[in-house]
Amino acid sequence: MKLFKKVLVANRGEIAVRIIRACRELGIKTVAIYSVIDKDSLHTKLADESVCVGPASSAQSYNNIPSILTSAEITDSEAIHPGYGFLAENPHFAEVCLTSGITFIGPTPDSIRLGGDKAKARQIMKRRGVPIVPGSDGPVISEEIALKTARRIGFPVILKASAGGGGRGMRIAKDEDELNNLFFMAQREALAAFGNGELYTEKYIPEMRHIEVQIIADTKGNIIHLGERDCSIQRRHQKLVEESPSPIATEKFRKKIGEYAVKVARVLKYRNAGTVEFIVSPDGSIYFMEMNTRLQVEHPVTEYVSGVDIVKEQIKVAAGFPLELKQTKIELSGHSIECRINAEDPERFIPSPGRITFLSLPGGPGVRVDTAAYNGCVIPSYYDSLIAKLIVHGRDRNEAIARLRRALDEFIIEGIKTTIPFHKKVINDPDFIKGEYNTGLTERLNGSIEPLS
Ligand code: MV4
Repeated sequence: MKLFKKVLVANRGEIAVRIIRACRELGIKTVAIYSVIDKDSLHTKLADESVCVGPASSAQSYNNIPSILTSAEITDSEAIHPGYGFLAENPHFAEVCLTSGITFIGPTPDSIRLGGDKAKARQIMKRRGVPIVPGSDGPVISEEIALKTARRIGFPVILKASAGGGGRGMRIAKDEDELNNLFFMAQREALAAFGNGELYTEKYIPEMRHIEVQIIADTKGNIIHLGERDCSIQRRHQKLVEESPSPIATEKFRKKIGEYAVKVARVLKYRNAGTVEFIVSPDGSIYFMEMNTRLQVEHPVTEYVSGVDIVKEQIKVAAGFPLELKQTKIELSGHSIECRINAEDPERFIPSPGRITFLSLPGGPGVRVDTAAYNGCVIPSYYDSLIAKLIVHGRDRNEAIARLRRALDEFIIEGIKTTIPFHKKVINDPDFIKGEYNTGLTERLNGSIEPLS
């Protein structure tokens, strides 16, 4: 078996840079793709070769399948790494890579499809004995069925889009009247957002924690997990802060949630790096929520506590190598926290693109910054506003928080607004410091109740 000689990185920004770094360490040549306005972006400069795939708009560049496949062919790339977002969870793209003889560094098209069908995934997991939040058995095809389900499980209930994930199009109904009104609204929204109006319902769990487990699976059926991440600090369903371990996790909890995650991956015949998301209720009950079939933004906190380079492992299993890592040999140590730094106004989270006129990154012990930003670079308005991830590690949570506070103070970004001031508020919040937070923290800090969606 041989590793790829050349990989095309079908992404931009910090994750493209992260993937190029992993390839370099593995001795793999890289091809960057870029849109016209990304000619001077860091990923374009760092790769061994680069190909312009289209104009600024993502539809015509980073989501332009024919252009990307042609780029892979003319550069003799053996594999494509999709990163996250863009084409990472597009089963059609994974399929055409396969038929073009190019390895898609990710799961099979079928796994992606199943990961994208939240109602079906829930139904499958229920049958296989993985706990799910009480709710509908598969999709709710009509308002009557939604009402019947809600009467059975009790209000409040939450309506979610089968094709959703990330929370878009979710609606909470506290009684029958609300459910009547919200059903059609949610259906219409889901149809507009995902081209699929299918919904399912769950019992609404107030003050839940969003806890997810990183897994890696090879093509031989070996599956390991690398512990959990707590992602309960979100705003409009965008994660803002992630940490590992979760402040509420005991050894026993980790073993249990880890076993559930591995089981989910086994049931789906999953291969590649992936994440299984769970809802954890205030009483500590664990429920399967959904599976993300991609490398995630927050993977570095797991890398810090596990010492495993997830991107390198992902590339190796995609090339057909068996996992060398064994579950019993995985040792998780210390504590890691990530802050997502977005080019956004820190109060209202409105995008703030433009030129970075001065940039100085934090460093020192236990500090990692994943970014494609450099002094004088321009943050375009066309793409995601994530411009840097600040990740820290400490022997324990207190040391991690102290390092985070120091690193946030060292971080200088001039010319655009960023969410750094928001993060300074989070890490000085008494409940965050105690580890006693849930999905309500952001609303409290920014003084307003966010409408769902
Ligand atoms: C929920 C929930 C309460 N009960 N599911 C799922 C996707 C995520 N982005 C939001 N999700 C939620 N699912 C049940 N059954 C509450 C939320 C939720 C939430 C979750 C994590 C972080 C912030 C949140 C804000 C509002 C709602």
